[in-house]
Amino acid sequence: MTSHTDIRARVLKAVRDVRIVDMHTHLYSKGFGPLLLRGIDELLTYHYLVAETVRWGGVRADGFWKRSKREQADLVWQTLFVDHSPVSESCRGILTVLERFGLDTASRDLTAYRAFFAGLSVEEHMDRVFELAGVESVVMTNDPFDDIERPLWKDGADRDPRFKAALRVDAILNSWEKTHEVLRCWGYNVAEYLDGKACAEVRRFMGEWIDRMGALYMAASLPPDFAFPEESPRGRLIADCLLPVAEEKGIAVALMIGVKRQVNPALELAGDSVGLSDIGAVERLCEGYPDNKFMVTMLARENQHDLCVTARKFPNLMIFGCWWFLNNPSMIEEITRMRLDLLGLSVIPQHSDSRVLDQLVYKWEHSRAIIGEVLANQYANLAATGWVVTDEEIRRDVGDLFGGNFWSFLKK
Ligand code: HDL
Ligand code: ZN
Repeated sequence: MTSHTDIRARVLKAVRDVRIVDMHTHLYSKGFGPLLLRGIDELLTYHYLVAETVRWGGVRADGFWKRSKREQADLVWQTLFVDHSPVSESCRGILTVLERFGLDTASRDLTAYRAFFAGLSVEEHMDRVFELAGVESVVMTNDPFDDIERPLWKDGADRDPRFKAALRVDAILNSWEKTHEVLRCWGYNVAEYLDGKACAEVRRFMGEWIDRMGALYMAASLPPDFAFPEESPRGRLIADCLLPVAEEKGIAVALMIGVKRQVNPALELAGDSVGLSDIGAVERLCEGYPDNKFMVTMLARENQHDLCVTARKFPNLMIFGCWWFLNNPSMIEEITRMRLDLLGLSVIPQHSDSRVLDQLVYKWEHSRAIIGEVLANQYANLAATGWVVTDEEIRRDVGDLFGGNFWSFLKK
């Protein structure tokens, strides 16, 4: 009988060794210039840490933003690492990055850390992060409505093969009352009223950008009150533009549901929160559009079980990631175990959502550790029945979870 310890060691090794496809990030390759964030000051001013710093009251949000990036980083470091122990996931993540780069976290020498990162060229930095993180490729979040990013595509941004593209369409689905004017300025014959001609023009816009980017999927975040079908611009744009174009192009649609934007605008990017969503919208999308491929993640912990059950009902639904406020040890463990119990291995357990290059190192180190333990426990339970699983089968299954299922689902 294979011992629990033996199985656990074999599974943890496979999870440690697998090279990962990170299917949702906010990272950019070198060709995107200022959009590529890297190094200790960007790590310290990640919006998760801004929220945690402002909580201590040493500075108000408006005062925080008035400071330079370096001064912001100094304040975060002092507040969350010196005045208080850095036990939150976002803080611990920075220490994991420093340690994996071989730096001495016991020194608490921020000046030395800054000197280290300043000495890394973009190319060397990127290569070392991908190696340390064990990441094979990442999918970016590409927004044609971003005034910095858009011209870079028009000029043919250099393409690092490790960076795949995804077309982000929040501006169309969630802000049509403004976005239709932008599209009109760009030469698309649209008006706020979505008649057949306007929808055709939106489809043309989506198709052109999918082709320009080589987008693997189209993505949108959606509020907790997202409903479908719905007599609204968003309902019409999804039914008559997003889904037909995705089907025609043979690409998936990624829906990230449950974000309540700007509950505290003073926190800016850190000001978004979470709300309970209606899984019925997901059911009706999957049932009504069997030829579309839906990748869905939801932000509320309370939506995780009904999302798992819904995935059991629809083969055109692939659930993914422990998103944002769920991307921490306690939630990853709970959600991953629920998913493996209910869905077996037909899930994408995690994405990193990294915004800063170095975050790949900690987000994946932390997730591998937890997902590995949950997975090991599942195999140990199999072994207890006398089931024998080979190392090759473990590697196959782990490969599916950390990239294989993503590619297979896109090719369905
Ligand atoms: O909408 C999204 O893609 C979210 O991931 C937001 O970008 C959010 O700010 C974030 O970075 N979460 O991790
Ligand atoms: Zn994201």
